[in-house]
Amino acid sequence: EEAGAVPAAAKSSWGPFLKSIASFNGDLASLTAPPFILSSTSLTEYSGYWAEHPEIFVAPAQENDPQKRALLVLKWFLTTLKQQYSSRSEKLGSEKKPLNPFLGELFLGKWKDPTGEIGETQLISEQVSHHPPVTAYAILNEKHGVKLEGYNGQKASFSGGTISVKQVGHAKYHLREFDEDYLITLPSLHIEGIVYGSPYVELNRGSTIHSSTGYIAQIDYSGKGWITGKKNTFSATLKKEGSKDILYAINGQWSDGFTIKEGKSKKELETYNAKTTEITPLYVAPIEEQDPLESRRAWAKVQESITTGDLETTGTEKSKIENEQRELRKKEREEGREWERRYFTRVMDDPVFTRLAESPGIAAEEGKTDGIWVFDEKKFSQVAEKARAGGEARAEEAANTVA
Ligand code: HCR
Repeated sequence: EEAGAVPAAAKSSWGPFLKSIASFNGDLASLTAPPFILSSTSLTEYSGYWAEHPEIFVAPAQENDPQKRALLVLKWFLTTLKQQYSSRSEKLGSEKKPLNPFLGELFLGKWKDPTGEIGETQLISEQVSHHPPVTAYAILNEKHGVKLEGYNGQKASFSGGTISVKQVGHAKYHLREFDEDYLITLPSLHIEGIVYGSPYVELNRGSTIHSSTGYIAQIDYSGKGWITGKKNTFSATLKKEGSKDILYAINGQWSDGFTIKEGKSKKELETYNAKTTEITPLYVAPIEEQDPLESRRAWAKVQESITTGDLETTGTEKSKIENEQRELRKKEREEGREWERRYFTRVMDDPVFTRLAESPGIAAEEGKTDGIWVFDEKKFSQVAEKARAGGEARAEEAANTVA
């Protein structure tokens, strides 16, 4: 078949690459892809996709009716899909292979709010496992008491020209004011267009959102939309647990827009336009102010060389990071300790998860990841405390110098 989207200079590398994926072991990170398909963004950055519309992220916190709140959580989830699954294809022309984060890599940032109504929303993303790759994240909005936490890894397989990716992990959305939790499962996906050299993501089957107030959202995805003929089609319903009545039905294309209707009356309540709803860019500190483990600081040279197409530097700089990591792991083994995750802890039992994951199919899958990664508030406040103390010491030092 003709690999139409492969640049002329890379044509000779595409065939061997296709052969290599045909026999790959399921770990996407181990794939060596030709340079033109490499992205300079690390997977740790992808956690930010959950809150690029901070106003929609915090909207449920301002709704007093539990049923409407559950609808707003579902709406928020649906509005994240475009960023999660099609933003790279839109920006870069195709899906690309992200940088494989090293253990302990951090991606930190915030969505600022000049209006004061939304408040600041903070992103903490950390690579908690390297083999297999697992990224954990927390997104916090203190003003509205909204917290999202979750983690994900992938299990992949190749057959018939497509890579099928099963996402392992889940997300939990918490509302402080109502002490309410939502358990969000992640859709499986497959990567189409590989043989042509222009991969893109399609979502498979379905995913769910279970709330502690007894609402269940079911979202069904259909790739090229076998009913409507349109790409990225989905159909979602919100029901009360144990009831067949559809409270709300949402239909549309997650990359374009959707319509929310009341279940019984079929009355149209809202239409959402994914194309015109603007995203709020994440603020990330300038590289010189970042921690050495922060993604853009650690990968700076690799990222620059990918952008300029300097393959040799990409190779040497990547190897530097990999060798450093190997040394660290060796030292840890010798000293009989494990790398200390800065913000997350692995637990065997998470009560919120256990309570909400009672529906068949969820808990069994999670078992395979060997525990569940949770955001560790204690670690988080210790880091914040240290930063404050450091800041104060620096200020004092500066004051002394002036004196
Ligand atoms: C599969 C994928 C890496 C994982 C990406 C995940 C699942 C990560 C978590 C985000 O919340 C959601 C998400 C979205 C991405 O669609 C998904 C990536 C798509 C492609 C990438 C592969 C590793 C790319 C391989 C490309 C090769 C074959 C050319």
